[in-house]
Amino acid sequence: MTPQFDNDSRKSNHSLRLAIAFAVATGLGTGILTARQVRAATDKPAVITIDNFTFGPANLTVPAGTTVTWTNHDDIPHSIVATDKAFRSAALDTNDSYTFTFKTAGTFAYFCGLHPHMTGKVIVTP
Ligand SMILES: [Cu+2]
Repeated sequence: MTPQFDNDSRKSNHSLRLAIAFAVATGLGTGILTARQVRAATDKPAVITIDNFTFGPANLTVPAGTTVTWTNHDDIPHSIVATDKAFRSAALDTNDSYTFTFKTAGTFAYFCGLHPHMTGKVIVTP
């Protein structure tokens, strides 16, 4: 007959192993998936491309909680500055990205801090 002590010990060891396996699996998954793959998996691409002095799309509509990624494909730096100062990127060199998570609904106008005539809007729905 197995003493109760051994049963308890085995059970908690098993739980611990599961917890470690889970942590390793989720950690690995996060590390392996690129941002592009994550967006594809959620089927809600929230990407704004900067090209030829233009934000594309200029108006992007997303549900609240969405993380929007701007990527500069121009060969000169650009930045993203919210008109209401809610967010502001550093100057993005070619192929650099900036992300911001829109937690609340509303219309968020922004412009390029280096070329203020470049403007765009993120419309966040509840
Ligand atoms: Cu610019």
